[in-house]
Amino acid sequence: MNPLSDVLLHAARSRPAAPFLDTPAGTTWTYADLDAASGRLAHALQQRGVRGGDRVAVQTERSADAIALHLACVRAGAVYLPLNPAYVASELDELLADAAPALFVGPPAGTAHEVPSAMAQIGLAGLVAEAAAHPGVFADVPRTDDDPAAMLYTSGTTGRPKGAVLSHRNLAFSAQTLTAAWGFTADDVLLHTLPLFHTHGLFVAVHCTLVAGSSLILLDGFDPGGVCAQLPRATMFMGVPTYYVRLLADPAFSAEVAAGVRLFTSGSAPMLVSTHEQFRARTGQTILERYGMTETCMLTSNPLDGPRRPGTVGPPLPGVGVRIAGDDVGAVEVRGPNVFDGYWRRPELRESEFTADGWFVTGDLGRFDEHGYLEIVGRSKDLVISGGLNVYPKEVEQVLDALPGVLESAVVGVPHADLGEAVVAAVVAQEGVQLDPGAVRAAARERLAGFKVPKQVHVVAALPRNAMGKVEKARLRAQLEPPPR
Ligand code: MLC
Ligand code: AMP
Repeated sequence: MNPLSDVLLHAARSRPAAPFLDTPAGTTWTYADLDAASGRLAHALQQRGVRGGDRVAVQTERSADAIALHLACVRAGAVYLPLNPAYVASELDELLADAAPALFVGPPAGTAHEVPSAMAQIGLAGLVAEAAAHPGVFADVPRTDDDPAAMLYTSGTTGRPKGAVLSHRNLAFSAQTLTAAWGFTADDVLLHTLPLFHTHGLFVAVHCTLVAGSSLILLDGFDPGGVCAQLPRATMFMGVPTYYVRLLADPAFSAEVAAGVRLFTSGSAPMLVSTHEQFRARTGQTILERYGMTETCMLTSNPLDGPRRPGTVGPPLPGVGVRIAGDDVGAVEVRGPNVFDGYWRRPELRESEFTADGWFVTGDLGRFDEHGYLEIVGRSKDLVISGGLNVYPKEVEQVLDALPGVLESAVVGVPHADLGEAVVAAVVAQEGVQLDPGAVRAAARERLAGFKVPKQVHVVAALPRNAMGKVEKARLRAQLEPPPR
């Protein structure tokens, strides 16, 4: 038994000739192709020494092979660790040092990261070439429900990355629950434009497709023109709110283009009620908003049938426990088969991030409305969500504080029409130093992936502090103008 593989490849084995994926560039895979490609890659991983429980770090381009490699890792009993290709070398080094993978697959074509020479490494194309020598049939390495299947890094409020370890149970349960909740069938066609290295694009979009035996149209990434061109072939679309804001800004996005889509979903960041309304006015359809986290997979969802309420993320999914600490608004705490068990090599965080009775503290603040739908009203964690990507201010502040001439800094998120929130920094110069905001941004860009770099840097005389000396971020946020779009 390999619980996640059994769930993800079940439909493939019952309908091997069914279409799995196509791309505008002409790649076409059936489910039999996926099964065989993942089997060959699983052999190749083993030949490279990967054993049950080993981490396999993967930083690749988007492709059918990348999805097959994810399945291959699961089938070989390894822990799949996808990494954002946008990471700069120092970010990548830190994560690889922490994860200690048995193999690094990457970097993607066109990037020139050096990985530590002691680390076993091969590009995806090289691994696929090695795999060609192996049979497509592979006997999955047995795993239990509790064994880790994947690990995703989140940065956290200390600025130090932490690997959320997801078990076979977490991912299998979540995929099956969502597939049922959203009524996925073998006839569905999902237009896929989300990154493949996050929960949303991989564990929601790809896993649901696999469980149902639906098919994917895999685009190179999100752009409104590409979406409008392909949407008439699709029945499902998933996005972060920024995708919908950008689609609505494109006059080509019309009710006709959207007419064949039975379900649009949104998550990873709050969607403004006005975006919901504009979408409904433009297409006649109502976006289904749901809520989840890397550590917990999906938690709540507006219903497929029944009222979808803008400004809420719906009731808890079946089998998922969601409670509010407090009488009305309070900390959102969760538990269930979808909730991870802890961070990689950080047992101390079990104490701080779980309650004494075992519920995970999400860091979100919420309340249940009179219909039992959850409203996310804020966050207790210091986190900015920009275009659906998490940026922890502490990590950016540490980089800014280390720059020559910077005395101190504070980073906040400010409302942004396109990204939802934009990362903005206030920096205080050391005495006698003239800081140039452009130069500060450029220096930060060398040390941080682009999405974390402040869209604006304000040089200020001092940071607002309370009587205890703590920087008052709410006051600072109010002082900093939203950047232009
Ligand atoms: C890219 N850039 C961003 C950015 N994305 N800046 C701020 N916020 C972002 N989200 C920067 C790049 O570094 C680059 O700067 C410049 O913008 C242009 O890059 P690009 O690649 O052309 O950007 P674009 O294609 O416009 O990307 C924007 C986006 C993308 C919104 C399409 O970020 C995206 O696909 N977001 C989705 C993220 C996602 O899947 N989240 C799910 C997490 S899972 P420079 O300096 O490099 O030139 C999760 C759990 C859950 O949260 O519940 O789902
Ligand atoms: P991540 O750590 O990238 O998985 O991000 C998880 C966080 O995204 C959650 O803790 C929430 O703060 C936020 N989030 C996800 N979906 C929603 C949503 N629909 N509405 C509001 N916030 C969301």
